[in-house]
Amino acid sequence: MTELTQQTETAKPAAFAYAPAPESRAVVDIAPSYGLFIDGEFTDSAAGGLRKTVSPATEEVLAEYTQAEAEDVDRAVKAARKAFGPWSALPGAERAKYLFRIARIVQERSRELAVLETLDNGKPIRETRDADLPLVAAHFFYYAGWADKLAYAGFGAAPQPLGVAAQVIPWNFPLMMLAWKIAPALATGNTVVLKPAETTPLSALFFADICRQAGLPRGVVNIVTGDGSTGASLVGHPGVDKVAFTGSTAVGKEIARTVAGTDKRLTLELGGKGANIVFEDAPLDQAIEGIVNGIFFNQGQVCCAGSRLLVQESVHDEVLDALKRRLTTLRVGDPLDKNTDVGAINSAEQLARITELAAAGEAEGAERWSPACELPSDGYWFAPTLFTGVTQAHRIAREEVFGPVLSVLTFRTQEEAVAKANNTPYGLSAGIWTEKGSRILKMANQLRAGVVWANTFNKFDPASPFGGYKESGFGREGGRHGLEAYLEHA
Ligand code: TAP
Repeated sequence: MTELTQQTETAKPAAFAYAPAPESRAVVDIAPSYGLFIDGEFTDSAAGGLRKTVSPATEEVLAEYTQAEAEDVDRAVKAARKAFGPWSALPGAERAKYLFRIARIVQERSRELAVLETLDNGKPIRETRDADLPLVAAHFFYYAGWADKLAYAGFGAAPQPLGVAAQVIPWNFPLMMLAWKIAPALATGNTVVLKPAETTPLSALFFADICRQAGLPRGVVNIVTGDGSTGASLVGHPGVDKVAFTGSTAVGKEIARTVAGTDKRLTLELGGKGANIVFEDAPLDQAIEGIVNGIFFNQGQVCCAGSRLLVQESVHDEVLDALKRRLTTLRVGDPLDKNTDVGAINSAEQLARITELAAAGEAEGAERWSPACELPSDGYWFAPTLFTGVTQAHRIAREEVFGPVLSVLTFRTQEEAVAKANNTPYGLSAGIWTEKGSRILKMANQLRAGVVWANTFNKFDPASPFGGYKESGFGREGGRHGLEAYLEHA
């Protein structure tokens, strides 16, 4: 009896001190350098330039990769063109087999890919493991299911693919954005040249290896790495039939100008300034979790982040108190540690942008608050930050911060909430927290946002279309809508 008591007593402090080991980076084998993936082979650039990709959490160089120049892009587009005929002629059920195979390999290699993505991007392993990778596999499974049913999707009896798709993606969800682009393109019989972002090229290069493992015919998927100039060469290439871009509104506008007047089809998924609207009748505990998830998931580097909290005046103080208490429990630090909630900012450049906008928030008179937290000395870090007393004129209420910075505004009536939520050039996402179903249905029609979540936030499903209004772009990815962007009959 005495012994048992002693054991229980000594077990307690040990339980509190328990910290699971970081996910081992040994599960992923990163080569010292990577070539371009063109026509089923990794090849050097004609010019031979190399770039480095670093871990944003430590600034350690992870690998070198190749800067694709215009002539490399040309080779990739030609390889995709050559593959297009035979690929598009395959019966849908055959294309589906490749997509199912890719989905299964992604699942089998998901631990390796999650660690890789966390290393290259800086996001917590818990997110890559539980959100990014499952969604990547789900996206390939979902579009594999469509490949042999296109004739029944309402696009006519024999919908035709467009040809070669040029796809340019950002760094915030590298593999997930790749899946959103490549899965529907391949399911509909198109071939692809994809350019990942310059700070996160690795998961796309590992995906190239997965394509080989799946036995995907040569040239169906080509990966060209490099900086913005590689992206510009790709979207401007005359051999491209379709451009799909996800990234900033500024670059999206530039691409729209390049494509204007050509016969290329274009879809743009751009920035956002999502409003997360909390009414006094909302389940507040749940709403607090939704607010935290809405802005601190992926360090707030999410196009659909709930970066503006609109809280009803009557519950402002209660919500803010609870929110601050919750933020003090967030763990910021090593992205490979399974206990980490907030990881590193993706790049020094992005950190500078966040820092500048947060300083502008203070300078314009909003009140800044962060929980006490120690940030690692190396790498790129920004503490979770709240601004209260924000007005609609403040830059932090108007501009996309793309970081862990929440601007809190208040409203009194439902009409005011809608007006404030819509008072932005963007139109990507919004969230509503309330007990009233009728209010949700009414507001969903009034909010000018491509996605409206009710009593939840940042929920994704491959069957659900995603995309924006206004300066958040046009076209939808996901669901049956996602097929339209790659078919002649749309
Ligand atoms: P961008 O700077 O726009 O970069 C996106 C991609 O475009 C990168 O691969 C980039 O290459 C490339 N690029 C840069 N200049 C180009 C040019 N002139 N022509 C063609 N391609 C060019 O965005 P980012 O900073 O990576 O990502 C953050 C932005 O993406 C945010 O605004 C966010 O809201 C938006 N985003 C939107 C969505 C959706 S679904 N709407 C999803 C995720 C992100 P480099 O990396 O080499 O510069």
